[in-house]
Amino acid sequence: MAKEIRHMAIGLQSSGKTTFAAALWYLVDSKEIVTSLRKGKHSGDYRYLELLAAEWADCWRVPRTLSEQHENIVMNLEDQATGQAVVLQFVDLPGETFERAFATRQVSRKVADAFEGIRGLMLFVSAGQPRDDVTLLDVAKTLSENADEDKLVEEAIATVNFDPAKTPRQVQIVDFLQAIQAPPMEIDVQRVALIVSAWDKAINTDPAAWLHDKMPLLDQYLSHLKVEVRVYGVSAQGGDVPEKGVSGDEGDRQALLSVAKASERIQVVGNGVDQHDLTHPVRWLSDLEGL
Ligand SMILES: Nc1nc2c(ncn2[C@@H]2O[C@H](COP(=O)(O)OP(=O)(O)OP(=O)(O)O)[C@@H](O)[C@H]2O)c(=O)[nH]1
Ligand SMILES: [Mg+2]
Repeated sequence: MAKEIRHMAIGLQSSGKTTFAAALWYLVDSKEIVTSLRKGKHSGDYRYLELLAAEWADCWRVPRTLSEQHENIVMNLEDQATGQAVVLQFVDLPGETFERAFATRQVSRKVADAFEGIRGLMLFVSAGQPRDDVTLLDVAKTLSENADEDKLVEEAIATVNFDPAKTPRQVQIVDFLQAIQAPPMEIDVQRVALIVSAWDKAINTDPAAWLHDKMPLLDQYLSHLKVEVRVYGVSAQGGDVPEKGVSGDEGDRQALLSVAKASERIQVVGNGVDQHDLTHPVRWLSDLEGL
């Protein structure tokens, strides 16, 4: 048996990484419900994870990961059936790392090193974010018959400077996946678990169909990679929750607080997963199913 199997969780800004980490930690720490992986042997300092899990349990939005905040989330898990050790690491910098990598074609040595020896990727995209790939063709469809299209295009080009970070998410993600597998990083990814977060916001009932409809470029890229891919829908929060200390819309907070076991707010969809088991995709990434 391999000493430990390591996976990396990645995703652009606000793709749901920290909320997933908070809910997963709560799940394996509280043991309220049965999960396919359990908490493994821990030696590090888990105060940050405990803080996130406590905010999550109280139905507050987890804090955004700021660029100066070094969030080194490494979770040691263990397979219930075989005892195999599995490590899930969240690259220790925020989502902005990926926008920056796309714009500059560079990642820091620290980020590159963190990817070494990983077996699986957990890739986050969100069903809760608005479309970001509207084109001039889409705009033209909404214009009235006598609108001056040429003038509108000229004005748009004159007023908007190109900002690489505003490149559609699908393009940035495909580029990042391509770049980490090419020299000099040459990461040998064996499986990809695509997590569609904020699944309570999705209209589709099938996560793979969501990917096909909403992110066709990423869907095509993944289907042509020589790695196994699974798509899961995950509502780690269970609905909309407010930011702590900010008055206003409570969202679904009261309804979520009334669920007897906080772990049961979590909803996971796809690939025969047990309804609340966030560890299911991590176990599949580790090729432990059926053992
Ligand atoms: N409705 C709903 N919203 C969610 C869910 N999970 C996360 N969100 C929201 O999605 C937004 C981003 O979530 P985060 O977990 O902070 O995402 P992140 O990838 O860690 O973002 P960065 O730290 O900026 O890289 C937040 O506003 C969350 O409240 C969910 O299950 N349902
Ligand atoms: Mg975060």
